[in-house]
Amino acid sequence: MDWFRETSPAQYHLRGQFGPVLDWPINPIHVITLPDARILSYGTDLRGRQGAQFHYDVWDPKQGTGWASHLTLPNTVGTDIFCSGQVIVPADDSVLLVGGDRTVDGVRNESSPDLNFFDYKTNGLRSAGRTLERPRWYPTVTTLATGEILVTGGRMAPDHYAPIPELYNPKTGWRTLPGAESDQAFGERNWDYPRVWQAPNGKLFALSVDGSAYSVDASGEGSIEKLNVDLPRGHPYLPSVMYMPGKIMAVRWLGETFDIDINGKQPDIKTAAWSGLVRFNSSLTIMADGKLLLNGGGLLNNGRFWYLTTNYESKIWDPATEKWSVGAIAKRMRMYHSSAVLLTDGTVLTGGGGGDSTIPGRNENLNAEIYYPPYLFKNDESGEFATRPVLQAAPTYVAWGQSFEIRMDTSDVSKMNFIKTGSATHTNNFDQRLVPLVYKALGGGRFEVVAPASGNVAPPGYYHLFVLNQAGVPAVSRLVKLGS
Ligand SMILES: [Cu+2]
Repeated sequence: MDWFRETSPAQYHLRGQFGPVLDWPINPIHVITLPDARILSYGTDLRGRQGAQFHYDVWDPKQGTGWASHLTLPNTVGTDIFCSGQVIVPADDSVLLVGGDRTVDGVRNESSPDLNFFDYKTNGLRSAGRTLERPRWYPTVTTLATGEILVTGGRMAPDHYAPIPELYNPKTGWRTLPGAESDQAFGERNWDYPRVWQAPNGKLFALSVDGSAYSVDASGEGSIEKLNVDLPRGHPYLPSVMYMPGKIMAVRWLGETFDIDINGKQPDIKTAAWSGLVRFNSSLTIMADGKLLLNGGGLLNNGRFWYLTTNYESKIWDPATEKWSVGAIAKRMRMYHSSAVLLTDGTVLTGGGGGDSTIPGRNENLNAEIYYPPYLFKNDESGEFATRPVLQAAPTYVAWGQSFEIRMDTSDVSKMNFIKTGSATHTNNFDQRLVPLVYKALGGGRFEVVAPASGNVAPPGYYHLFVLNQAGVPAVSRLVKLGS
């Protein structure tokens, strides 16, 4: 009975299209792109119920979407990594898993202090051999220009929060940042996956749900300074994304959106176009061409009265026109605990939602849907896929500011983007950001490309290199590691 949720093929080139509903071994509450472009996901047991202490999944898109493309593995460390934070450590390519859930006397939603690593080469989990200073449930993890990982927010126990950030330096280990303690930025007032970005000025930019914003210095013991910002209220489950260097699209209450420019001394805030509807628990994903996909969510938080309030229709934001347009219609609700991440072929994996027994009208979404953006279709009403250019050769590693050469099967190129590989959960994507690339044609499909200038603009780690032709069709990306 999904006929009313179909997008017409005549509109695929404008709205894109969701593929069939794919079975997923667990409910993909957390998803992260690995250095080899596979996707690690976790969050629930094999029946889609809260708890990730037993299993996690590694999906290899190269193997298709059937069961054989999944490696569902036992969690050997014993930590319930449900509602943790996850990000790749650039120094050794491991995935750092921060905190999670703990059951005390049969009661869930206590917090875990555990630190674990996932190794994509062995597909195994291991303990970091130490714990956090403070247990954290719902922490944010941010890759800094230095390659360090900043951990902010999270709940320590019901009604106890963690306002002091902790920082992981792969060489020297862990330390706390007591100078950056803030209830408004990371604690009681904003503990739930705080929004934090590496800023172009070398500091960090933190945006609170109450509409205030902060500049954080993560060196030494840390320090924090309140900025001159007064935005309308946001919500932990309304998305914000850095869609260009130092430029953030923030979706706030009532579906209002704001374009925040942090390239100057004080943030410059412009009201942007209304996104159309309030969408709690939606995801906002940077696509290969730099447009943003807003998918899932609903009028009320946590999927309350989901049968009345769910948004199946996606929206697309174009930074060039600063307008929202209507996207394709999904077949499944993607509410609380849903996720989305960009794949190398330019599609977006959308999945999950549910997996929490406290949600009214809960749904156990052991499934995902792949979104095919408009740029993959011929620019007519045929609904057919466009012919894609091919990125034939690119380096696997480049340094900041370095010129490097790539080879295409065509000289027809209009745009190149670096998009940092995603790490998503709970409406947040900790790592995604876009940096446009400067390039010049060398002839014969060869191009000289200049890597982003610094870690402040482009923190170290893995980036999709997307090359688009004049028709706006992207080649399948290569993952390029950027660093010093
Ligand atoms: Cu959660």
